[in-house]
Amino acid sequence: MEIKPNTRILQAFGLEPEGLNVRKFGSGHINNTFLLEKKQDGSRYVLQKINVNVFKEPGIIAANQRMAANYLAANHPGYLFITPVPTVNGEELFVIDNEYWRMIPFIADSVTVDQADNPKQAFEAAKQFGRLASYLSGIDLKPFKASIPNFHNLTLRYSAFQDAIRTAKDDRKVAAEELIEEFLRYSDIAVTYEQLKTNPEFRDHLMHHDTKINNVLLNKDTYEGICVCDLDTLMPGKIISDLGDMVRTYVCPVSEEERDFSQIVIRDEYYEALMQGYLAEIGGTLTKVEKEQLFFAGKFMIYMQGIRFLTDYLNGDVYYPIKYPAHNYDRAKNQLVLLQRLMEKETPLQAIINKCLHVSVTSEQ
Ligand code: GN1
Ligand code: MG
Repeated sequence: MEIKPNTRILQAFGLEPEGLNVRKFGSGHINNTFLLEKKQDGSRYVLQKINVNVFKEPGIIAANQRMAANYLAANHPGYLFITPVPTVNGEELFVIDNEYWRMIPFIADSVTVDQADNPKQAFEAAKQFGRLASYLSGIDLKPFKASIPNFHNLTLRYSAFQDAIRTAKDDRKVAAEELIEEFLRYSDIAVTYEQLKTNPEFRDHLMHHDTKINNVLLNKDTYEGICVCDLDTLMPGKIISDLGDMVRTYVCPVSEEERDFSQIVIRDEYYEALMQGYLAEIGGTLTKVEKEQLFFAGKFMIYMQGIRFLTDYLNGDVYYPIKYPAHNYDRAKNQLVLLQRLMEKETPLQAIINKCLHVSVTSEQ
């Protein structure tokens, strides 16, 4: 069934359907997103229907964003943090028939890219996520709730993977046998995470948790970073989540959708650019333990995404939308290859991290 914002939804935000061009927008898997353009003056908005199967309490998203916005307005007044356009009744979310809709302004002169195609883009995007984390580093995390509980809890993702192996239908289990074995062979990544999780020096920070490059708005002419977007998973978490998802998605020339696995390679200069951008903003505030885990970040996120795709394949594709039956299998395989390419380069990549850490610390003195 095609989902479209109806008249009541548009009017709730003070818009009249006759005066609007509406089209589907973005490439996210989870929410339904539309770009609205007023015919009269060309002003644009992004309207989203929140997926309540994934975000079971959309009110938590709104509350987390509000607390972050208030803190940033008080402590970093010049910082651009996208906040929802309220409904005509002054609400952040419009609820109708158990559907949750929200609208945000479209930022003028901005573009997004789905793939980094030069290191500067990786640098700019990473800088934006680093700045967000750094500006929010003094905020009290206690009132924040998880918009998706245990979202990046690898221990639980790993046990969900094991459950899926046990309960999968035979045809899928047989088809995935080798891939399952390969992922199980890297289970030390989950063990390392489990050990780190309770280390007091491995702190919680307010993290974005979806640091793909298309969640950063870039200036359409200069490609300089403007701000981050898609703040649904802004919640307490670990540095390896945000840093790791950047490694997962900026460093390889092809995305998780690529089926020609020979194209999966690690581009060192992109790795360096993103580390530079991120650490320039936040490097100086990290603890020793956090600094020691910067290479692990990439392994952690790629492994977790790989087993999430494979779990979904084994469960019969209940989470990620698919275009063909083996889609989630191929995505998982893609992530396994990416993990292997990354691990092969541990020594040179760790050297890059050391260099960037040194620069970020020296420049703060
Ligand atoms: C989902 O919807 P989208 O594409 O922004 C997922 C992320 C994954 C990503 C993989 C809430 O994000 O965790 O990294 O797919 N978001 C959720 O493409 O599960
Ligand atoms: Mg998202």
